[in-house]
Amino acid sequence: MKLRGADVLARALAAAGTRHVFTLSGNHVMPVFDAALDAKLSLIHVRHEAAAVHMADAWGRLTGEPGIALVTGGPGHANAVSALYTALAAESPLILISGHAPLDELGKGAFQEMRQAEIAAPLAKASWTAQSAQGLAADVARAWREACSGRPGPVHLSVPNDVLDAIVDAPAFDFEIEKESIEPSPEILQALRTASRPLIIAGPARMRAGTRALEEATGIPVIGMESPRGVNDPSLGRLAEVLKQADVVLLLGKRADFTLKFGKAFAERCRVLSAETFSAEERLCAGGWHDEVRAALTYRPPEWQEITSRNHPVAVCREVQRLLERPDAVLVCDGGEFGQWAQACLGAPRRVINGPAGSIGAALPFAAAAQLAFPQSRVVAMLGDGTFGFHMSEIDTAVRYRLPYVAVVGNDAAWNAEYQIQLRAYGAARAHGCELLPTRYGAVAAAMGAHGEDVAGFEGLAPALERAAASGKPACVNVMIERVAAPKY
Ligand SMILES: Cc1ncc(C[n+]2csc(CCOP(=O)(O)OP(=O)(O)O)c2C)c(N)n1
Ligand SMILES: [Mg+2]
Repeated sequence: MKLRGADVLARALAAAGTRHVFTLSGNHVMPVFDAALDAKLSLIHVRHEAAAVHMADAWGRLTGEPGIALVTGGPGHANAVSALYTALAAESPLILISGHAPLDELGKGAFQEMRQAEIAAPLAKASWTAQSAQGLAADVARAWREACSGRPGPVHLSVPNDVLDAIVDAPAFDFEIEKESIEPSPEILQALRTASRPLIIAGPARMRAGTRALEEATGIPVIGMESPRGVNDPSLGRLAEVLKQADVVLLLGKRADFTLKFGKAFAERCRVLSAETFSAEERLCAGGWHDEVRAALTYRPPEWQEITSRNHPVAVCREVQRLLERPDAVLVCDGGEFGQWAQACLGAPRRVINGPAGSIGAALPFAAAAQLAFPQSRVVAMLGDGTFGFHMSEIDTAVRYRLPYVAVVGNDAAWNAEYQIQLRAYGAARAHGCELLPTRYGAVAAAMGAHGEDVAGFEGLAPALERAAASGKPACVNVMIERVAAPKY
């Protein structure tokens, strides 16, 4: 059978298990749009290429399958690349496929000619340009494998126009993903067995793969780390204190990087081991230490319960938590200080945060992908007002695909996280360049066809949240909050 390169690509993606392709159109990828029809790939088309990558990222984190982003060459690719960094740091499996100038025009000043694979390389596990239509099936298989193997992450494949248009014999569509084997290390087992206060710290991918079984089997507390604030992640309570007490720490798929103060988060006498995988069936740790660690992680200052100022993020979160009391809920957190409060105060069975990259802006694309992955679930995104601006046009995408998430914007009319740095480091008189307006983002969302609420007085918040959740549409609840610094314990 003869196939066009674009059909080889689309069929290979479908054979690997792809359902949705997050995309934005452009000359270079129109053959793939055409091929998607026969391959039965659904196109989720967005308003900025970075949003397509963020959606693929959230899809990858929530489903474990690589999310697929498809963008046009040159500027479309360049727009997409920034979002790879968030996925790389979060160890999220995704494949960015970018259209590309034809191979036979390279070096001659082709339309939107750009060294795309080189641009993406530092932000991807692997990055290359397809060389033949016949080879596209193998390219997809390799990209899928690289995205999922070991520590997962983003992979980039550029697909030149002449490769997409070439007619070739249909290749085999062969996808074998090897299961990784877990080799228990006797040295690690022995160290944990003889420890009195052992801890296991899991990197983002290991954390998402699930740590409960390991914790229940061994009795050792397993702590997932996926925050740019590392040991000061407000969702981890007094983690910093227990880390100092640990005598043996196993870093599981995790480096002793800035999040662990390059190892200085541990006591000097602490033994630090590392492994990519680990499993054990035996009890390795007594209950007292385990309970102490769990209590430290869930610690929140008791005075938060008495916060009377009603436009404080704690009070906002108290109302939002009611939306999340469902076994299927997904929480998305993003942004500066407000995002940190949301992480500290809100709990849900599944959570997607911007992650160790510390990059803001992905919340609305994340929420859309989460709702697409779990159509029946309640998806709530918490984000600051500055953060909302990055991808607010994705509300339009959510309206078009009927993705009824609830986005809650904590509006302090500022890039508050940076303003707080200015207050601390330079004083109030020198704070500038971080002010925003108290914009009615609810009205903005409503203008795009979503359900919008602008809440000025706190009394209005609970009913506004209820209306938003009941609207059946994507919803934006914009609530004015106080400009407070992130939580400290
Ligand atoms: C892509 C990116 N740009 C800039 C920053 C720096 N930054 C971190 S938090 C923040 C302020 C966010 O403002 P907002 O979303 O309103 O949240 P707030 O801190 O006000 O609660 C900024 C600018 C970043 N982390 N990532
Ligand atoms: Mg703000």
